[in-house]
Amino acid sequence: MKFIHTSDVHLGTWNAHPDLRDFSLKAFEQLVNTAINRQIDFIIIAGDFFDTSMPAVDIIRFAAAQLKRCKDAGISVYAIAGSHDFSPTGKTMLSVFDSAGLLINLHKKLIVDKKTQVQITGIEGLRIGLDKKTFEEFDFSSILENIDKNKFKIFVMHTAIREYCPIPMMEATPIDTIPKGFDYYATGHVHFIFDTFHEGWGQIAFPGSLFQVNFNELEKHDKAGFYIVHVENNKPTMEWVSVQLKKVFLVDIDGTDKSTTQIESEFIENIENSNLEDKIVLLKTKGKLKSGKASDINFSLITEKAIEKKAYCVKRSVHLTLEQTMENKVDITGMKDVEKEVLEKIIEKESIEKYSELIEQLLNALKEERLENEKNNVYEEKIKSNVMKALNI
Ligand SMILES: [Mn+2]
Repeated sequence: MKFIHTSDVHLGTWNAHPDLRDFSLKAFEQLVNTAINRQIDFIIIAGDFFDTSMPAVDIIRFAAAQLKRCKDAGISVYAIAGSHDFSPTGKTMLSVFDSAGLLINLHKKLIVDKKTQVQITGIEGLRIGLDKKTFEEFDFSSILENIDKNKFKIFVMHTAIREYCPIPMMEATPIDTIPKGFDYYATGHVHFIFDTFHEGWGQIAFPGSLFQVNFNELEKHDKAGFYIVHVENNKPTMEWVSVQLKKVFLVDIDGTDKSTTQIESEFIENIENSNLEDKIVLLKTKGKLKSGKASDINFSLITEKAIEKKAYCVKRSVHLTLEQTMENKVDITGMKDVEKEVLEKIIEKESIEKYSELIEQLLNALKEERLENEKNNVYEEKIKSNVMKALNI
């Protein structure tokens, strides 16, 4: 018996980036192709199948078509909502697919897979650590007493586990509050690839996101994909399947004590001497500038040079500050400077420095404009989702 464990598919992510907005879809299509070609018994999606609780119609249509392919091939799909596709009113898009018979929402239910007799249950992910409370308060006995101990058992969840959480600040559920006695814990939420055997519990696995959902992940996660879990005599063995749609090329320039002209020429030199063909090019620079301001760097020119070298697309992350204080500075020419000045008035300078990356990510998350014809609630969800991503929750 073998099944696929994926999570954090985030269908519809990179919504505001036309060059990357199909990638989450392509990644999921590859997963379904693998499931069919490798004759997988069933698929588990451990939350965040969609990027928002109200995805756009083309995303819903795509998901329906792919889930239908699974159904036609006799592959059941089991899912829970995650922190992104959960809605406080319970109106997750998963319920629509559940009602249509295209997937099964596992939340607080014990399901026996007809083909393999595997027992599967799960708890959906909630926002900002509320899932921790669910684990503390939910009485699992109604599920546990109906379990056949001799058959393979899977627990699906969308939460970080305190003992294995890579980000210290992140809300996480202590392992003690997660019910014991399952053979496999299919988790999601932490966009981090990791698997281990935890004595007294069982095999725990985090597949990470199916495709990198932001600049930071493109930069730091050199792989994305999913697990095929092979089960023999109730023992799981992990097989990793990589999904790589494009290679990533990072140009990281330390901006410390440099002028913006210097930074610009270093970017160009690097680009001219590298093979960028069909790659996602990441331009990154941070540090305290000697002179100038970030907006002096001609990123359109740098991007043009990269496209001339056949780069697939160019994304950038710029965190440059000036040594001098705002009191001495009179020429506020860019929006960034205004934002910075306002921030300096309301919080201490040390905090701004410490959190400059987070602040910029939050500002970026909030500044996305409403598209023409975009409904208010869809736009609201998009902004919420951007903020969640920036805060890594
Ligand atoms: Mn996620």
